[in-house]
Amino acid sequence: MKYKVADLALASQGKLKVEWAESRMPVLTTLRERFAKEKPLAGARIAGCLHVTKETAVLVRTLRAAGAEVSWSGCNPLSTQDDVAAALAAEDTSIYAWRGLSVEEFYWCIERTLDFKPTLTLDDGADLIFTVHHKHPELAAGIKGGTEETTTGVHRLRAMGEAGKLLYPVMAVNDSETKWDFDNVYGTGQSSIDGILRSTAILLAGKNFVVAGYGHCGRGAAMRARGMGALVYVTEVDPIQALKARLEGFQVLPMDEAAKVGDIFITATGVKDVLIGRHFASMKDGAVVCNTGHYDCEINIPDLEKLAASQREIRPNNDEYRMKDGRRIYLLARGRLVNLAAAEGHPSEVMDMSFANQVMGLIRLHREGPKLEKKVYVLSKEQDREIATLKLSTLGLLIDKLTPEQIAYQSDYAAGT
Ligand code: RBV
Repeated sequence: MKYKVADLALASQGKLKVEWAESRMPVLTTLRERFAKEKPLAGARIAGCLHVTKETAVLVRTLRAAGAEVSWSGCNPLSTQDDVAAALAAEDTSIYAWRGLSVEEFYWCIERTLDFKPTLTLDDGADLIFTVHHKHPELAAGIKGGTEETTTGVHRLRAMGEAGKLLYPVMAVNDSETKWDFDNVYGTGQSSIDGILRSTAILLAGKNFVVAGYGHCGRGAAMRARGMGALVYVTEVDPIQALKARLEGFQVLPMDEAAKVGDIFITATGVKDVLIGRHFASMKDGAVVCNTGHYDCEINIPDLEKLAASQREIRPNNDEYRMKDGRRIYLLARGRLVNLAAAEGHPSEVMDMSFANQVMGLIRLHREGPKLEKKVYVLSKEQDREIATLKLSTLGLLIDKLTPEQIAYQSDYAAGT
């Protein structure tokens, strides 16, 4: 069998979801029309490991239309949308994904996508490419390259590349401007608030909202929480990021202080142990904690469990921990990406550009992979501009053009006051 999903009967519901996403993803569908004729991925076998969402389904359809054979798994145990997985299986895509995977099942799914000996890998968080490197290095000789969707994955793959441990070249899709300046900021901002609201339904206005980490994702969450009337506090380890947050008008303070005042906490750092025992010990009754970073280690859940006298699920994706002193702390989505586990992930409009970068990155690797060095590459500036230009045109927006005189002026080192 080419697939394992929760329930194939959900396919018709999933198809509608995908159709809705598709209607909001004009860049990807424009590329699909072009590539359905040109077939730039003919002969490619792509193993993908990325959240199974309605947007991802549009990406999968695009890769297949461009001539690739595809086999897919999710990249997080709680983010698969079962109806979308069913819809993909029903259109004869090889897919192994369902919501609520155990860790063993998670890796079992990844292993199945390697059965057809891929020529390209696509990651979000690097679990697939790590599986190739650590468990199936023999497959690497047949793999021309891989792409990586997210910041955490890119950091790790860069470290691997610098240590000379990469077995094939990688494209850091995350680092395209049309990815991280949109997906990471506006996508994470909106979808994280969406996840918090779906799992709590609380009022944000007037709440103390603590954002740990002021990178692209933290900035998005801080901006949107402020827009809903929350008072936003930022914790940082980087002095430049901390200054940016302060001059944006947010309060900056260490987590030991923030822990005492926060009503809602969101971690967006990419490192572990951001919220630990001593923070839980000083939080207010009713504090809500969640994470929007890639892995579930930013909030130290074993520490929370140690302090708790009892635990129960009070709403979907919302677990109440009652402390021995009677205080209650609410953990959303078990500390996994709140935007994907408790909501639907980023809106289609931003994934449109992220996934256009994925497609272009894979085409480049399919063509040139064997000639590239075994290190992490970024997509070209021209590629980025092409995607932005396409997006603008689908939005019906026009921009100005520099005149030849203006271009000459920009580089005229004799000009002055
Ligand atoms: N992400 N995908 C979705 N709707 O398919 N939403 C978020 C979606 C990706 C996003 O690009 C980010 O880099 C990554 O998930 C974090 O795992």
